[in-house]
Amino acid sequence: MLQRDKKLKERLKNGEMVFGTWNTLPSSSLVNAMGCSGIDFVVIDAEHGPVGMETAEDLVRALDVTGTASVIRVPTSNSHLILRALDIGAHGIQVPHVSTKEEAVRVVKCSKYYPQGQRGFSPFTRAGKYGIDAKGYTKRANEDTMVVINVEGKEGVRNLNEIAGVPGIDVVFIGPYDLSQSLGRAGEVEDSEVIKTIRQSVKIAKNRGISAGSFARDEKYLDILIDCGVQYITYTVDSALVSDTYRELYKMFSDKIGLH
Ligand code: 3PY
Ligand code: MG
Repeated sequence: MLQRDKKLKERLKNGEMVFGTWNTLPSSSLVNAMGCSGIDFVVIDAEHGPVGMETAEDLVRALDVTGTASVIRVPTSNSHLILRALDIGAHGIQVPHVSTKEEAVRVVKCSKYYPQGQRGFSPFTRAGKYGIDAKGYTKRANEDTMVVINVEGKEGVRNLNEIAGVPGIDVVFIGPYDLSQSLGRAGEVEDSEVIKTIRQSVKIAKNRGISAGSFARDEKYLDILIDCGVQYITYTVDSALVSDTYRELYKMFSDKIGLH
């Protein structure tokens, strides 16, 4: 499972774009179906929505079967949450609302074993293959674990150059919704300030030798992100996709029978 994540990291390092989506509905059957589509990765959202760590482990396992990389968005940068997300076998973690270099340093410390960090070590976890793999495991995990941090507020954007320079960060992810809120335009993700910030953030990340990520709710926004040079693309959320699809189906049915 770690090898596949390395591929995702390697692809980003090579300047490629990777395509993922968000999971918020706590169903291993659902993420298994999502993984079978061939997408590169799924972000399991444990910040928003109901997913806890026990469920997250099932979701990661269901994605592993399909060869799809799993990233867990932890609720906060708390070291225990990061440790548990990695111990259950997620290929990477995504940490919301990072706004200072110090916090970014702390995230890397929690995510990496000695000598890069201080991640607590037990090989008897799913990630450690329950102890079979103890020798050399910490080194491999340090190489393979992907660290994504969300910079999604004015303070973080101001500090982005410093944050993106922290060794061990693979992706800075600009969350357009939180950013729009921080800029006083909550929900207006197409606002020119939001898009300008995403564009500038991509440049800063690239200058620091790492990738930028973001989120698109629809194809129009996806095109904007591609144009900005975003590499770690996340597109739509399972809950919204299901709801949108049924809304369209119901409209189709209503139109057929003249229901208004
Ligand atoms: C945001 O937009 O704020 C996110 O965290 C993800 O889309
Ligand atoms: Mg956010």
